[in-house]
Amino acid sequence: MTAEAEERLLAGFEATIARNDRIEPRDWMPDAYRRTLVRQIAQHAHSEIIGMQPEGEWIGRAPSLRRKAILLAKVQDEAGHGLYLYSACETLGVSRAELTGLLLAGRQKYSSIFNYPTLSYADVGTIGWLVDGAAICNQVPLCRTSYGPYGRAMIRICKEESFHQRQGYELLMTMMRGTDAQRAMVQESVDRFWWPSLMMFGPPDAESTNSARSMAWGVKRNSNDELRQRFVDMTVPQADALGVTLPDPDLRWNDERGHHDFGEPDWEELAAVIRGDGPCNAQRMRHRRAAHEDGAWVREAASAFASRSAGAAASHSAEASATLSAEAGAR
Ligand code: BYC
Repeated sequence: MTAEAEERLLAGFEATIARNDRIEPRDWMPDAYRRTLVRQIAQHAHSEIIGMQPEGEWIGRAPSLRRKAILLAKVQDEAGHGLYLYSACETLGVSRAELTGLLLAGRQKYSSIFNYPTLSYADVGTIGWLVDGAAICNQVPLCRTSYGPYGRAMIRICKEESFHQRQGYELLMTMMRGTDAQRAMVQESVDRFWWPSLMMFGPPDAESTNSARSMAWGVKRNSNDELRQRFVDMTVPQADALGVTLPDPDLRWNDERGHHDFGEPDWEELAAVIRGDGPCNAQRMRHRRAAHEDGAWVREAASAFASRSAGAAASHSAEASATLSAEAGAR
């Protein structure tokens, strides 16, 4: 391609971004835009799949049939989110098998939050309330991301995430209306998950290496710190209504700013978890690898079935066109 033709394509791409229109899979896009999308969407997909583990551990120990049915459905939804996102990523020319290979080789990331343990049933409620709550803050703006398939996947994911958030809140509210031991269990869980939930939004803006570029391309619509602030402002009144204390002595309303002030998360802890040194990184990856190996026979059987069906469809369509030609010849 000539430099002039490439410049014309780039100008067309930039004009689409400037109009806030969507870029679609068959549109021309700069390689760096494609790479950024693959990185973010794959990381997001992996997070949904690895994110099934911490809550999944409690399916067999749910305290009632109702709680078990709710949790089972929720964890199953996360699998569905992973699949929508892998499909969106495949429209960029990379297969789900390649992406899984990159995750298992430690070359792609997943969200830091899933490297913390779930120690009590209250954690199921806290993950719904805080983790899904943070996910909603982060993901609602992604419904307007500049890449069409990602934005459309996010619309459906966000609808389901808001149910997840409400089921977590409802579980915690039920426990808070229960015994002193149940209330203590909720508070202990919130104490453990508060800071890691704030870290889900990523490093502070000044240290966010990808934000400026991703925002200029409309991949991200808000900065990490903006979304973190939105999450704190949204969550404080919910904590009051629940009757739990958020474990931050610096948390208070600032009239001048019209927002809550809050303390600084431990950024070294976030860096360590992202590096692979969090409390459960090794366990999560071990489990994911084992699940992948255990599923090999299912992938093999599904591929054999798909190629047999494709073969049957091809011979059926060859037969149909032979019949049509014979009929045309007879006429
Ligand atoms: N954890 O330049 P930055 C869910 C990495 S699943 C791990 O700010 P960016 C759910 C970052 O990737 C929710 N890594 O990056 C599922 C970058 O490294 P690379 C998952 C993190 O991309 C089941 C480096 O640090 N949500 O809701 O501009 C059950 C510098 O960061 C993290 C998504 O994936 C982290 N927390 O912004 C329940 C949302 N933070 O890639 C719930 C989509 C940063 O350059 N993703 N890093 O090697 C995003 O919105 C953005 O990618 C992020 C990071 C805000 C996460």
